[in-house]
Amino acid sequence: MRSTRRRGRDLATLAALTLSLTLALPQPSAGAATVAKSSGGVSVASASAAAVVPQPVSQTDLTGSGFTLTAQTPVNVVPSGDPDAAGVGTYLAALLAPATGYTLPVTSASPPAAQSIVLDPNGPSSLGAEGYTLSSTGTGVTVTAHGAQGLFRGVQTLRQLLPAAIESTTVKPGPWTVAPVQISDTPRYAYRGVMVDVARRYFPMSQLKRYIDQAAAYKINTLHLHLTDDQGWRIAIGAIPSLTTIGASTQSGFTGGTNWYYTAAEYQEIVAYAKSRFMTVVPEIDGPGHTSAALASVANLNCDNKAIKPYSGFDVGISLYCLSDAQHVSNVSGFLTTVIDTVAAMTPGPYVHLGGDETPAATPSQYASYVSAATSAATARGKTVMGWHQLGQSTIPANSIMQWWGDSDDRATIGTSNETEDVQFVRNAVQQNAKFVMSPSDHAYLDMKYDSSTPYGLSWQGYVPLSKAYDWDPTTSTAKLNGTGSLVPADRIAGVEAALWADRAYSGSNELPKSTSQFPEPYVYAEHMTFPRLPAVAEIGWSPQSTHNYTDFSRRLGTHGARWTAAGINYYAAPDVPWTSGGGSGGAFNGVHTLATGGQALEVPAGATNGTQLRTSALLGGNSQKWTFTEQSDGSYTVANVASGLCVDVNAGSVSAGASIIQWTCTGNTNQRWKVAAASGGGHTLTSVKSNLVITTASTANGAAVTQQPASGSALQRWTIG
Ligand code: TNX
Repeated sequence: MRSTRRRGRDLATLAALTLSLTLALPQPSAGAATVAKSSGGVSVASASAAAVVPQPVSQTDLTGSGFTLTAQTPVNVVPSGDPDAAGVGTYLAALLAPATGYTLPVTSASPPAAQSIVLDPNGPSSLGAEGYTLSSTGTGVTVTAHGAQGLFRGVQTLRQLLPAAIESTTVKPGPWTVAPVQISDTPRYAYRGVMVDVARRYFPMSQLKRYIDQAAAYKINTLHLHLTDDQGWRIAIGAIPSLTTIGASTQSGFTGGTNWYYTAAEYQEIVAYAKSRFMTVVPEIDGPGHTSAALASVANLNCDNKAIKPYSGFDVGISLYCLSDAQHVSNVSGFLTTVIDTVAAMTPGPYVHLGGDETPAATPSQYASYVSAATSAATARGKTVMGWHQLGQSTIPANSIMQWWGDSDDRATIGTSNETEDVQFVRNAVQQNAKFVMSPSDHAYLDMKYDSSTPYGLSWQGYVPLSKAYDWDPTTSTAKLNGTGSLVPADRIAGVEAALWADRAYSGSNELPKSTSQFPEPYVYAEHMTFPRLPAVAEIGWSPQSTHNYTDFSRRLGTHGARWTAAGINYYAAPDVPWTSGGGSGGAFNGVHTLATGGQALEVPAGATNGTQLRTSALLGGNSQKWTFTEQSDGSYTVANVASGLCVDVNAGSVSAGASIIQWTCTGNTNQRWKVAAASGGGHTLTSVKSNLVITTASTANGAAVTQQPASGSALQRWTIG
């Protein structure tokens, strides 16, 4: 793995590189036939099985027509005295409003009326904080939990029982029928996180909230914010304004920013937003390495008491607080106390993450003095310490949580005479009674490329295709390769976390960027790298190991692409997933989308006029790359550019292979109508109603020309509708 002293990729080349379930199952309602049987708590999928991700502990699909929502269907929250439970009802009604156009009444009748969606927080305590049961029949839907949090998790399942178009941001025709099913569910692990590296790439508030919503849909309950690093300091600390005036002025690849940070009010807004999605925020203040932004902002953290220049590059392992004499240890300690006090006071959750990774130049005693200063500041505020597993080399408070980011190379050395230091740090942490969150970097790092065609990210861990993101088990993450001898006992595993680093959040990331124009909006990067891999990690964190089966996972996940399309999520259509389209609700693609293949987006070139040929260039998500799909009476779509308002058109209505695809005044003629179909290799083809030829780009080079060609299955004709 990439540890400081023994690292899979060296720093110089980087720059050149370019439960077994005891819940009672609700009985199927009278007359309902069971089409998929539960066996040993594992559901057996049928072709029509409700495709829930993460897989519930127990699911029985029923026959019958299911429950169809009307504009009057009450969302009835059974009274419990818990205002958060009522909030889940309001949340559900708001979630269903855009696509249905309904303003469902949120009621609190006891007993509830028939034909309602019933949310009952008064279930037995055996359900635990997050468990729930869900019963959906022709007469209504009931979600039962022991408190608001379990209701919220159950509501995420309910939403997946509706047609894909329910995720649309504009009104769709419906019908809105909830698949008939009985579910009993509870998570495998209490901690299921995702980390966002807002330090290397600043995510504006709206994009961070969007990401929170996307993660919550897969029952992720922890948002770890990597708030500080070499390339930026993103959290306002009132007593040290230079941290934001100077420390927040850079990102990886950017200089000169004035507001690339979260004010105290904004941070609290994020914490509150996450809480409304039953997600805990873990703030990370990284150190003693990854500290250039602090070293640029506060002079006396440096041994020569001179602030360094703000850093906007792409390297790691380049910085260290000065910890080589008593005066500087005291400076660092005072600084950390101010910072951690401020952050802890704004953070209602139990954790503060103290980093600890990649400190090439620290001596053991310097490292220990950082850990001592940082952990005492955190514990003085009543916070539980989290840290990357390296933190475990030093003395840490009992019940600290270490985050394992090692890999199979480390596991291969367990029990040999050359155990890696990472393995030894884990042993040391376990001896101190630490718990662990598993983020194995060869499976759970969302910044790793899927394959060689991925435009963004790194590959120091090799590629991480969807199958690899799914194919691991926390109980063997720190075991020998044969799965035995886990360093971390099973009962010390708190859970899992996927990590979205943002060192290389730009197109063409095998090389250093030449221009900031290679950087898409953060959400474009985030969604491409996150979907479909975060659902894989979410399933590992939630579902019993006994349900683990990639074939079944990819079948279920394949129906989620249409949900993401409806929601406008820029996902990667991994080629080995059987993606299905719309779900029969019609007009599934109506709305604004990007169309991308290999990270290259269909666009109208700058300066184009009526008749200009379309091309593909790096996906950046501007209006020239956005297209409004409108379903026509024949089920095909017209596709109009958001910037120009002109329509995708086969030049002169040609039926010949090779004819150019241009933009032209919208006419509705058949040479401007496109049939959208899921392609077997992933993505969708757009076939001309006039010529029956498909929209094809010449290559993945920037500026490649777009023509119509016979369908060949080539990736150059399979578009991700983002
Ligand atoms: C390692 S994993 C890092 C980060 C980088 C990431 C890139 C860890 C604790 N540190 O600084 O962003 O690799 O993949």
